[in-house]
Amino acid sequence: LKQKGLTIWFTGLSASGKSTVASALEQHLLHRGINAYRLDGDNIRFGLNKNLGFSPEDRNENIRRIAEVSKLFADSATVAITSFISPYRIDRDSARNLHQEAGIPFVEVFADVPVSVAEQRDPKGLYKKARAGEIKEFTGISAPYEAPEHPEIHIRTDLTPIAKAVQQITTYLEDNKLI
Ligand code: GGZ
Repeated sequence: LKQKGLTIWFTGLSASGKSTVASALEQHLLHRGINAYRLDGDNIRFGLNKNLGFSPEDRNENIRRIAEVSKLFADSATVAITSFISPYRIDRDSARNLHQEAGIPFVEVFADVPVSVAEQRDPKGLYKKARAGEIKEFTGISAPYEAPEHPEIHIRTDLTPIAKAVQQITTYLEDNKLI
């Protein structure tokens, strides 16, 4: 088998555009004949992790399980692409260490937008609800987001067209012989 697996770990606020870029990246890789699979809220938080909420403990467990699953996908020679807020640095670092110990590459992608931009987008009205106190512990409003200090890839998603963002990631992967 020619293909090697790895995990591409997106992190960023709700409405940061991480899932949009992650989807476009998945499509791009599939078109190139590279097996890729995306893990996101739709296939994880409604299934494997449906017993978890948004307390710091539950987010920690959410990210721990996602890291384990993405490691298994990557170990099966797939490009695992995860798209979760993953707001705590310690949880992202644990995910990275889990991969490192297994010798599986881990690429952290920071989908960076100011909270003000994410709040203006507010595609699901969640920021509005958070401001009104109807959603507690909402990331960026009433719960922390710890920005990565040394992500492999840093994208200002509000200033970068989607195709450019995909290109930035694939160039990194090619330069590092990961694809
Ligand atoms: C943050 C929340 C919350 C709270 C519900 N805080 O824009 P969305 O809707 O589709 O993405 C958000 C998603 C975050 O789930 P994650 O599994 O990515 O979070 S974490 O990595 O922190 O475990 C948002 C919705 O769930 N959502 N309540 N309180 N986002």
